[in-house]
Amino acid sequence: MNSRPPGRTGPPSGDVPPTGGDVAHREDPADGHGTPVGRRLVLTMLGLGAAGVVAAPALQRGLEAGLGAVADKDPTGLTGLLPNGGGFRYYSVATSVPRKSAADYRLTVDGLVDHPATYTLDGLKALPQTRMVRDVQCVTGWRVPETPFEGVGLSALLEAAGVRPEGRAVRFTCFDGAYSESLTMEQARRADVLVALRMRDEPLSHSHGGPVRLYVAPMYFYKSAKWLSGITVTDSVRPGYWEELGYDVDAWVGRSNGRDDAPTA
Ligand SMILES: Nc1nc2c(c(=O)[nH]1)N[C@H]1C(S)=C(S)[C@@H](COP(=O)(O)O)O[C@H]1N2
Ligand SMILES: [Mo]
Repeated sequence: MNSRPPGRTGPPSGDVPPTGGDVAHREDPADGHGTPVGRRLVLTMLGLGAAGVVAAPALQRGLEAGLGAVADKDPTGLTGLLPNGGGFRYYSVATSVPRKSAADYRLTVDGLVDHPATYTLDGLKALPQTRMVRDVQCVTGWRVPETPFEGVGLSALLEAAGVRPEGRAVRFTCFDGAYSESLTMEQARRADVLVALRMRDEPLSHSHGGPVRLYVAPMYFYKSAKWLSGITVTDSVRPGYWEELGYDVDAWVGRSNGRDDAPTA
């Protein structure tokens, strides 16, 4: 399913069609425009190719109805251009992601809080919901206009948990067992940061991180951790998966990662 062999770090070659070269189901900093040189060096030194970075599981396990059948036969990722794809690319750094139903999904809130909590999907649905419509911007260049997201304000969950004075950051973990993200407490309390249950006015699909993902409207889409399972209040920022590999921790769209995209919020 990889469009190139593991271990390669150079730009895509002929195995990726020109029109789809940036549509492949991967997050590859070497392909990003304006990618800081430092990040390329880090990735090269780590010997990272497409190996751990390709979203093969999204393809293997099927995308949404209608898209899945085609996507299974399209390792180039050109399905990202189909109407059903809505311009989105599907990413996962994990090779396999379990599916969680409403019955077995859980979100834990813990760390430096007075009232640790575990939410079910129904529990989250019962809380006040916020709907926002903003552009989505990936750090590799693609942008999807005016995408509705809906869910519980992260600030409300933090409020309910009772953040202790020493809690200055939030770490997010995922039931894919691999991805993580982070925000400062100030960022996490913004009104445009959601624990999202819906995207494009539908329940979040598995490939988009369902049943629950983080949505950080003003930042590059890598901050919006899919398959969210843990919210842990920490004393300082713990860089997330991509941030350990060189992405900016403060990922404001247009003001980070050496990019000048129009802001999304
Ligand atoms: N758990 C998890 N969350 C993730 C990622 C991932 O690989 N795993 N990729 C990030 C990146 S780089 C992007 S661009 C978006 C892609 O979201 P989408 O698959 O819904 O388009 O998810 C972000 N959240
Ligand atoms: Mo991304």
